[in-house]
Amino acid sequence: MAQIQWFPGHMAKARNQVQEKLKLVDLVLEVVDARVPEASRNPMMNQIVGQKPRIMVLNKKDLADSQKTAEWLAYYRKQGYEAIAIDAQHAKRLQQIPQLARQMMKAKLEKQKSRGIRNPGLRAMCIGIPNVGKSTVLNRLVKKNIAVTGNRPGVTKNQQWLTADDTFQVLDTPGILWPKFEDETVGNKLALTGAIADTVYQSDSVGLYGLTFFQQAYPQALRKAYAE
Ligand SMILES: Nc1nc2c(ncn2[C@@H]2O[C@H](COP(=O)(O)OP(=O)(O)OP(=O)(O)O)[C@@H](O)[C@H]2O)c(=O)[nH]1
Ligand SMILES: [Mg+2]
Repeated sequence: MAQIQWFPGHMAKARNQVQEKLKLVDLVLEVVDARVPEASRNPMMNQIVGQKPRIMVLNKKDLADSQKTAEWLAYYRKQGYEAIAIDAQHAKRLQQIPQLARQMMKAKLEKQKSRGIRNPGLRAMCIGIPNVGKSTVLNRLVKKNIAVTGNRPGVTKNQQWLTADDTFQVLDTPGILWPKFEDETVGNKLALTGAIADTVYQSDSVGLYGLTFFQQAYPQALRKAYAE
C-alpha cells in the first residue's frame, strides 16, 4: 500500500509562524479530533509549544464514541494537561474555554490586578492539524463568524487574531501536518477523518482500512449506516 504523506509548503511556513507568535500568547489551545485524538496530534508541536500552558480540546465529540472520549480525557489529564471535549459545530457558547484559561492563568492575572490593571487580558493560540475544527471553535468563542471554515483540509491559510472581548484574544492558525507519518495507520485515520486532501491518497485502500475497522469495532453502526 502506498504511504500517505501531505506536507505542502504552506504548512512548513505555518509551523514557523506558530513558533514566532508563541511568545505573544499566554496559553495554547491544541484542537484534536475526538474520534482519533492521539493520531490527530502533530508530534512536532510538543517541541514547538514546550512548557506553555495547554488545553487539549477534543472537538467533534458528536461524531465520537462518548465512552472512549471520557477515557481520552482522563488520559490527557493524567499527562498533566487540561482537557475538554466539545462539539463546536452545534454549541452556542464555549464558555468553558475562557473560564478554564482564566483558572489556569490565575496567578498571572492576580499579579496584574495587584499592579493596578483592572481587567487583565489573556491571549491564546489555537493549533492543530487541518480540518479538526479550529476556526469553528474560535468563531464560537468570539460569538461571531469571523474565521472562514469549510469541510476540507487547508481552509485557513494565514494566521488571524479574533477578539472575544476585552479580556480574551485568540489566534487562529492554518492546520499543520508533519513530513512523515511513522505509523501508516495514522495516515489512514487522518485520511478517513478529513485531515488530508483527498487528491493525495488512494480512496480504495483508505476505504478498506475504514471498513475493516468498523467491522471489528462498531459492526452495528456499520450495518445501520449502509444496510438498513
Ligand atoms: N460534526 C462536527 N463538525 C464540526 C465540528 N467542528 C467543526 N466541524 C466541521 O468541520 C469542518 C472543518 O472545520 P474548520 O473550523 O474549518 O476546521 P479547521 O481546523 O479550521 O481547518 P483548517 O483551517 O483547514 O486547518 C467544517 O465543516 C466544520 O463545520 C464539530 O464539533 N462537530
Ligand atoms: Mg481553519
